Amino acid sequence: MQQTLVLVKPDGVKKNLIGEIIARFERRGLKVSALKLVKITEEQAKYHYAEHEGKPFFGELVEFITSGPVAAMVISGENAIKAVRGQMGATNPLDSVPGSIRGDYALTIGENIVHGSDSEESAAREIKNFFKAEEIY
Ligand code: YYY
Ligand code: MG
Repeated sequence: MQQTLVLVKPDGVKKNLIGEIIARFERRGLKVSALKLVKITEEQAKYHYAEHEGKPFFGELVEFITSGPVAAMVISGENAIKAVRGQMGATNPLDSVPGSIRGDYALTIGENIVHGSDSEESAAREIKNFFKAEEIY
């Protein structure tokens, strides 16, 4: 059993894709263990994307993720981290296969609809940035 943090990013919320994205994970057999709509603070965004600090796209990334509400959720299940990453598609939507979330709904790397943790270590850190222990079922 693994837990992973998923964000439907501001572009995904604006495109009314929250339900579609949750449905894909649920159909796969993954569970929603926590869920909220939240406008991320700059501090929270910088912590979330700490591994990318100093990269040329960091400023735009923080600006984008704080530009509107995101749907934050903890998704749980067997190998949930890899399963979610697979369903998300590649970071650059142009490399994402059709049938993946990014392959179906995104065209540019800067607005690629969805975030999912990339390791158990990241998942633990990222989940704590959004949810208290008692908010996770
Ligand atoms: O985990 P994932 O979202 O697939 O990619 P990361 O390499 O962690 O990058 C985080 C985020 O940064 C990515 O979803 C879009 C943005 N980004 C970018 O705008 N330009 C890049 N060259 C690389 C990443
Ligand atoms: Mg990442």
